[in-house]
Amino acid sequence: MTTSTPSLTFYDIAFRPPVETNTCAPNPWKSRYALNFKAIPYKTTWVALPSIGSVRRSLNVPPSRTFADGTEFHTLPVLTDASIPDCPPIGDSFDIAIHLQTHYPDAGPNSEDKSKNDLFPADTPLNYTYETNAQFYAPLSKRSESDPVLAAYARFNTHVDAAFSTHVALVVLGMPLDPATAEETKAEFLRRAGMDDWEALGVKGEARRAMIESLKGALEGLAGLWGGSEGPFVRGEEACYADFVLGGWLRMFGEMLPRSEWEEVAGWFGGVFGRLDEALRGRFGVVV
Ligand SMILES: N[C@@H](CCC(=O)N[C@@H](CS)C(=O)NCC(=O)O)C(=O)O
Repeated sequence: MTTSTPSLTFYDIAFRPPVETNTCAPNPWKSRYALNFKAIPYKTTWVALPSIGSVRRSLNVPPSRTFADGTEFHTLPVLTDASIPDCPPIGDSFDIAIHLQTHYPDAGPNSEDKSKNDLFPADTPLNYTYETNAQFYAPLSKRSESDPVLAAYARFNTHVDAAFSTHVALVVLGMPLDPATAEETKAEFLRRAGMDDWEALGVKGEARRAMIESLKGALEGLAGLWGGSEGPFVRGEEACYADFVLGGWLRMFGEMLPRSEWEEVAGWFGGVFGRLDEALRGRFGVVV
């Protein structure tokens, strides 16, 4: 048997060991689902949360975000692809999906009908909006703006990010931090929030119940889109990048919410979110 080293390297966040089981950051999951959909061999480099900046700088990838005070905010995922000549490292989940579709258009789960291997089918229903004044969700790269189909997916991605980010206080205390770097990570998250008590980042009691109901309201429009097909994906049997955008966040909430609350979310609106999460885990969820 011959083995060769994959020419794609995927940089993902290392949570508590075993990292393969506990990986749960939403933006990396969007990309991992897309990589697994394309079924292109890749390997993962696991990066501790406090090391993301130094790893990104070592790859010469500019920061994808800025903090409110204007300082650099370095993030994952990053993908390098040595099989494409002169391809610079790609440091944004949406750009990674565009890269995969551009350079591997025929790769994917459908060997007979390659048209079904498109991450960005033009007729996917993407009319979902969630408006917030919050500034803390991640802006996407601007590469998609000249193509109306990509622009529609990017817009969808931004609104889904906004909906979940607004409710992230529900999950912050459930983050499976690596004990080796947990104290450093907590200090950094508290610095960003301008707070000094880790427990106070979470939300409890009646305020928590209200936030869960608010999340349900925020996700109703998504349930409408996914409920419009036979499922489990937004287009029915064939997955596309919209499934991976929503699926990335479901992955995070599925891992970080207390079990009973996740079961509640998974059962909302006839179980659309639970069905999607389960299908993604089963079909595109392998961690290599
Ligand atoms: N627009 C970027 C945002 C990436 C992003 O926000 N990544 C988060 C994980 S989901 C991160 O790396 N956070 C590092 C940190 O909080 O220190 C993308 O889509 O790739």
